Amino acid sequence: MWSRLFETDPEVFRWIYREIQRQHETLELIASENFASPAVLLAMGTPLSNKYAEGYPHRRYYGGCQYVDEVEDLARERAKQLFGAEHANVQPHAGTQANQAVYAAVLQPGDTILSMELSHGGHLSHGSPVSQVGKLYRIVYYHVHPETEQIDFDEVRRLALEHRPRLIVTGYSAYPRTIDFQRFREIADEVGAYLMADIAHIAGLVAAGEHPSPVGIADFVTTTTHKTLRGPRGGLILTQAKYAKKIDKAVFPGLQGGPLMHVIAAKAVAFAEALTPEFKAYQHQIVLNARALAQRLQERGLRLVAGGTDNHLMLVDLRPLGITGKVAEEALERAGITVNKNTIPFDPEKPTVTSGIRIGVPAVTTRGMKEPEMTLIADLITEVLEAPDDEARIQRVREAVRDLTERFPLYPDYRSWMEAAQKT
Ligand code: DSN
Repeated sequence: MWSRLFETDPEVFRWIYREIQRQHETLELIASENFASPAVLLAMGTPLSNKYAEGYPHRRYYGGCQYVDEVEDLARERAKQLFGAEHANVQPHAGTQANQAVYAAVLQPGDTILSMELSHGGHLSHGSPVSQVGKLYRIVYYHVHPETEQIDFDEVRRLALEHRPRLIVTGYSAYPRTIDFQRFREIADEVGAYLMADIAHIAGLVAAGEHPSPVGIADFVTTTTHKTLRGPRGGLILTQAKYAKKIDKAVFPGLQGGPLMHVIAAKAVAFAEALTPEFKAYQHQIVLNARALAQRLQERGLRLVAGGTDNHLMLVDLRPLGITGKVAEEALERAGITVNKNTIPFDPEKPTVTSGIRIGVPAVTTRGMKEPEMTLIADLITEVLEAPDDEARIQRVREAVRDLTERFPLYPDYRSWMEAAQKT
């Protein structure tokens, strides 16, 4: 597909091919990553990238937008159909911009946001002091309960009554259990707050009915399009018709200039894919795979935060093994298994070290792996974590990973791409 690019810039494309090779030969278990389809990738590599289209379909600030208008209309309509939403804005460049647009639409600087603390599963854009969000707004954090390690709704309600936030944020980056959006709605209504659900991680599960949907419950639903949803890297906002104008103005001209029309085309392609029965089956398999992986890790003696998983990810507490997330991430990477170190609730370590790792199955499920492979992967992970300094063992696991990835090719054309790359 990309072999002609070698002729124009072999230096850059050498590294692109190395990255494709890395993705093919390793087990991708970063919970927020996935492999977009060739159709999604192709749409991103089109001359739509050339077009300026500030504004919205049929109301642009540039001429020549008649065809990109159609593309954006398709993306918006498909997103609305997929999630059952009244309005969709497909222009946010990423999830953080989608969240910032919601804040800009309904908050004034200094207003209070009630959100989950980052180290308990939240996201930087939910109010971390190192993000602009934390600098612009007053942030109050809720947490998971120390015993159940699940959302502490008593604390959420107590903090909401005490601080009277203008906006409550739900939806997380590292939370393995089902979210009760209705419970959040009740608390938001009690204090007159807006409710925003950031479903970046679980959007594919929500679209396929594998996780309850916040659409129609939360005032604003934000997501990225590249995680479980398996589209191009980007953002999306869903809302009711009554907030459509406010949200659209907050995205453009409030936060962004020209939309990335090639990415919006790829979003449209991905939304159509997500409307198929195959995608629904894929999301169901994600849940089965996560459950199988979690069960085997627990059988092998590992402790999972919140006792397991209901979705696509799990958090391993490494403290009983006496190693940190940093050590675990590095050892697993040497074995060809990619995860990320992650804080666990009440983590005594710094975010650059951590006491946990986050493991997600969307990407390996895209490759076609099922429960038997999950059991094998859990065994391989455990072997590395039990002896992260044993290089001979790590190399044995590396070989097993290579065998497994060879059996589940990442892209059908992978071999011919690699042959083309060898010629450079
Ligand atoms: N929150 C990051 C993740 O889940 O990996 C992405 O922003």
